[in-house]
Amino acid sequence: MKKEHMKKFLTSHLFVVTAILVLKIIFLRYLLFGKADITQALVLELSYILVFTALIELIAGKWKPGAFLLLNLIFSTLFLAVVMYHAFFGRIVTYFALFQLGQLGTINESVSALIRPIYFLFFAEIIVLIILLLSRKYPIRSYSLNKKFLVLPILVLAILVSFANFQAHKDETISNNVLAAEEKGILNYEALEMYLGPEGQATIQVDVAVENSEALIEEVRELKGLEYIPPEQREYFGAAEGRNLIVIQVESMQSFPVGLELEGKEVTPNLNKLIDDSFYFPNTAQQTGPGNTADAEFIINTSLYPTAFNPTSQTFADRAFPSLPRLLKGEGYTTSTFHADDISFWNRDELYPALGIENYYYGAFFGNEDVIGIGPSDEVMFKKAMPVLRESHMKNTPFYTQLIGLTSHHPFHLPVEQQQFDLPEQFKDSLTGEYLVSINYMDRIIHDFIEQLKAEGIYENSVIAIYGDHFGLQQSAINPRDVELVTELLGHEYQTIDRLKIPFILHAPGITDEGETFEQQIGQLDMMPTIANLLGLPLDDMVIFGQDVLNHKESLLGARYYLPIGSFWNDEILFIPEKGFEDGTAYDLQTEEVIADFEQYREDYDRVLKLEYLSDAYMKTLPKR
Ligand code: GP9
Ligand code: MN
Repeated sequence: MKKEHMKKFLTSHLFVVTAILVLKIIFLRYLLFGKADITQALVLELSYILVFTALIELIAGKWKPGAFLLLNLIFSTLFLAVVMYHAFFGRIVTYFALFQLGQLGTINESVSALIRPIYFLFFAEIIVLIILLLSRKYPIRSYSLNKKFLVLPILVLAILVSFANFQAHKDETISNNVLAAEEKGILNYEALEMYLGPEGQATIQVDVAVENSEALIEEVRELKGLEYIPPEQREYFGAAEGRNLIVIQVESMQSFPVGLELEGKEVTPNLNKLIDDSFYFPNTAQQTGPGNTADAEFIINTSLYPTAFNPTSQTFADRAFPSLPRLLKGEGYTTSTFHADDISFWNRDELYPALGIENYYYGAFFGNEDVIGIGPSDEVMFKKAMPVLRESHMKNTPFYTQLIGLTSHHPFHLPVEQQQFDLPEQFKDSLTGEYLVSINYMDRIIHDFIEQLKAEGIYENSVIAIYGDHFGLQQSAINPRDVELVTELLGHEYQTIDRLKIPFILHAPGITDEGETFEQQIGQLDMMPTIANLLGLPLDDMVIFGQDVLNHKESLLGARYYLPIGSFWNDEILFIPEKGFEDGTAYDLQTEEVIADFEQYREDYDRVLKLEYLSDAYMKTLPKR
């Protein structure tokens, strides 16, 4: 190439914008994977970028400068979205989750708390280019490069290399989605996800026709290694028959703040007292998927696995789930749910009918009083729920109600007058400190609510279940100070086991008075069958993937989305695959140490994949509403 041709090429849009985008994707890979392997980035990412830039160079004509600027803006915004999503969820966002970004309005406080100044580098040169453009010193020339002998061959080559990358990684299964994006290339990974669809290429062999619910129930029991116990032999079966069921789902409540003391002061003094008279399961695994809060609502009502890649409230919005509300309605209960956010968030206006919940109270019902973060405070929610519960109580019909908290949502900013927990110096102005203050607030208002239930005469004849929907301190992964603070509180390194551990409290006056703490590993899917046992619902004909943990002590629990597919807890370990089982990591549940030889757990890995597959397959057979 002649010198002036070279100069022309190097100042062309095609070259400059491609180079800028490659630099940005190297920066993105550095932020996501902690390393910037330039060769790997070039091999995996360059061809995809070139497909776009060469195409614009070829066809954009006089719109070229604008089209390149737009392309640059789109990619930069996308890269920023990927890095922010990763900071929040620990995953690489895929195209279907990107569709959820419309929901960000509600949690904008959380989003802005995650932005780091360094992220603006994704837009730095665009600003410079705009300034130069305005001052007529724009450095990029709109030359027409030779289309036939330069641009077209570049485009063809880029398509061929991209296709080769695509083919090379098409059949490769990597459980950990971050590792998958690193090894397959971020853009290639996105293309593969689009091609394979939300369910990927999972091919799991099962020996049962999911349409046959009797056979399915038997198969699930077998996979979980559960023995059938007839209802009359089950402990606590029907002990709370006919009682009201009051479910309190606390936003972002993990296990570790419960029972915690800082400088001699309890974070949850009221829950601690309540636990003295309750069945308490401190080692409950979070099993929610991309639907977060709404997935937790789904699980407590169905004991099914939420779907792995989409909020279940969206994917299965049109179904009628066999559910706790439907069962209890059959027993003469009225059913209701309260949540102070807008009903459209997480598609709850569809979720609730899908779950068979009759009355739902949301948004405007709570007014504009005492708004904290996303919506009216949980204090307001409990207060406004009370007259509704009183009315049910007066009618002398039992009720099932669930109260879905909101106030203790990330980033845990409480108004000063609501902060009643004095933090030790080192916790001040930290996310961890604010989180504890938030949980302390929840402890107080749950206590006030229960006192009110007592005053109304509702308490004695009720079962109260309290649990956290999912973790609160997820972003610790990127904030060393908070990792240190939680580590200090726990007395050991803050790890995934701790992060995914939520408390589950079952309180039934007269039944749980002795108080008992069950150290066994359980999961969110177990909450519904355990409650059902107390209420005297046998669930023998219902397809459920959890178990009544008062009668079954052995566990096999899966989680997807927040952990790679195939991750599970059993009685001894938390297992997290990487590419697959062989290169995974097993953590001892007691010591949290890594176990070197975990071959013996391979069967559990295979079984949990089957269980999740069966849950998905079963949900597809459910009737539409
Ligand atoms: C939204 C609220 C918070 O209504 O429940 O949801 P989350 O961000 O925790 O899923
Ligand atoms: Mn939540």
